[in-house]
Amino acid sequence: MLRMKIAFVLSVMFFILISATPTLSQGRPFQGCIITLEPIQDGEQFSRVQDRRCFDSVSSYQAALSAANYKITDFYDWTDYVNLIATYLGPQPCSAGYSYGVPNVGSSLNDRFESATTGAGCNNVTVFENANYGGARLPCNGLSTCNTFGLLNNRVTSWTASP
Ligand SMILES: [Ca+2]
Ligand SMILES: [Ca+2]
Repeated sequence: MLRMKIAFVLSVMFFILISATPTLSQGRPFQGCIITLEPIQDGEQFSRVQDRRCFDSVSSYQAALSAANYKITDFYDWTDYVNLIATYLGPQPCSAGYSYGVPNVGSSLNDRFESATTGAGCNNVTVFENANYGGARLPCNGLSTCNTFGLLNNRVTSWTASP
């Protein structure tokens, strides 16, 4: 009986581990973009984009991830962190003086995101239905992850990240 309980607990832990592991590409060819942002400047609402590059292989994408920048957030095409399609980098972690915001993810990424993981202290990610932080919003406050955007799945057009 004890052995069965242990086996059950182990299988649940394994499932949690598997379901929380980001998946770069599943069931379709990889296509992901790396976008490097500036923190939002005083008196402004949006980050400026320093660089934006898209890749159609995991190896070229991973080679392009710059160690000089922090990973602000990863967005996935599907829920539960499956099929990474966008990585946003920034020169500073989120902190009292530094937050990030994208007013429009662009036509190739628009209305596609369904989950996100965050990094660099950017624990408060909010996704918005429309451009310029408009329409319905979903905060992932206080969590380092957001495994589904619920009603905003496949509707996200802008987002913000702050500590
Ligand atoms: Ca999607
Ligand atoms: Ca939208």
